[in-house]
Amino acid sequence: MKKICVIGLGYIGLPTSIMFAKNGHEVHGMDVNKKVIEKLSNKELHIEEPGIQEALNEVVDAGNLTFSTEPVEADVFIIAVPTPVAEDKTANLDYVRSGTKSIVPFIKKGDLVILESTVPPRTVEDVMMPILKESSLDVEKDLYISHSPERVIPGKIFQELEGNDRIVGGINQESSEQTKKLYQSFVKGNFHLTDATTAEMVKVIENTYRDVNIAFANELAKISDQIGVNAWEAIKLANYHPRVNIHQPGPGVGGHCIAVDPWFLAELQPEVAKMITLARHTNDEMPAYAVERIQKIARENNIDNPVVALLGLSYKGNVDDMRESPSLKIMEQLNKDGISYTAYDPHIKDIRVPHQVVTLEEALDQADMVVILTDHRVFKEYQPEQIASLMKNKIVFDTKNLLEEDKWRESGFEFIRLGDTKNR
Ligand code: SAJ
Repeated sequence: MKKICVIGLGYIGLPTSIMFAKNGHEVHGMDVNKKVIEKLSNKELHIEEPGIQEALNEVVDAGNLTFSTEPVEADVFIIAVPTPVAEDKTANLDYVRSGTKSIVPFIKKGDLVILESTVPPRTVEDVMMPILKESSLDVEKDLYISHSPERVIPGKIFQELEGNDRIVGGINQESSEQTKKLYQSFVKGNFHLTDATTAEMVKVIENTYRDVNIAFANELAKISDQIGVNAWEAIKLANYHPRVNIHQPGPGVGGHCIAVDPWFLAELQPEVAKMITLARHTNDEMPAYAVERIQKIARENNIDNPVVALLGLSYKGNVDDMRESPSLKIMEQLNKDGISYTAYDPHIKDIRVPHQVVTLEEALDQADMVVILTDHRVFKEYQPEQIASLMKNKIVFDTKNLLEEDKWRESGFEFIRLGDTKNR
């Protein structure tokens, strides 16, 4: 059993704290946000994740997980703080620095310090270790230090924490071994050991690979919009090739990972990382492209001042996370272009943005066009007749290839799909 102190109780830090507490360790969760600490101490949650409430109750009631705004002395310190991208597209490592500084008074010889946050390669070596050296310890000899990146996705965090393979990168072999031993408390996946900088690199290239691949799919969608092809069909057929895995087009790339991590790589060698940067710009231009298509559809239907109902605010299907969501950029552009719209998302219960409404009926009332922006499962179950009865015109623009075209056409809808001009 180890005493573990986790710095940062977000989508990663809190589930990780719970997993260690469930598997025989004594865990103390620290966060600078007093409200988060108050809620968690009362077994209330600030994030939505299947199974997390029961798991939190179990470990808090058992006394294996405590919370405060300060670190405590421990055998292991895990830093899982946010690493947002700044306006200039460089990594903001302020929380990594402050999180590392906060544990300096508490670390002792033989402790293990693990960075879980996604960071530009060389952060452990060039940012964390100089701060840890402010302690009286001989850091290279007295401490075990490693990076073990998170690769779980919201909505499946607990299964993936347990099931996914784990990359572990220590500043030396013993650090890697100690880190692997600790995670073996609950990780059933395989362990892949390397050095800290390589582990940092692995994490950002996993997401950069996806971003570049999605940018390729988005470019195929734009080409297909001009040449009478359904890009979704073409990609599906191409992917039957055993060595082809083209991703899916869409209205843009959201979330705090795929839209962010490539910048962490590009910032190291911006003049070299041309394709990585271009892919980011391609994906970031998709919201404007979606709005251009909305305007074109209105023009083709001779609707001068279209009223648009946007369905989906989350950055991806079946979660309540709006971070970097393409929907937000689409709403901004519609505002700029003076187009009236409402926005509705069954997963986002509280009003967070202008023109957001709480019911589907309000969203659709007198709308000329309904636009699918997020692949929430529940949207597939909507009955077109019911939707049509609320709308002024019956036009549906599907940017996620989610809806069954025939079902909507049979109900009198004009059906348009992003990246698909086949038979148009
Ligand atoms: N998207 C597309 N087309 C696709 C796939 C995704 O447009 O083919 C869009 C989604 O709509 C969304 C965005 O990209 O807006 C990101 O979606 P995602 O599910 O790919 O990414 P995340 O951010 O939810 O999770 C990713 C995952 N990384 C990989 O799959 C390599 C996850 O495993 C990581 O744990 C997570 O980033 C992270 O924490 O880095």
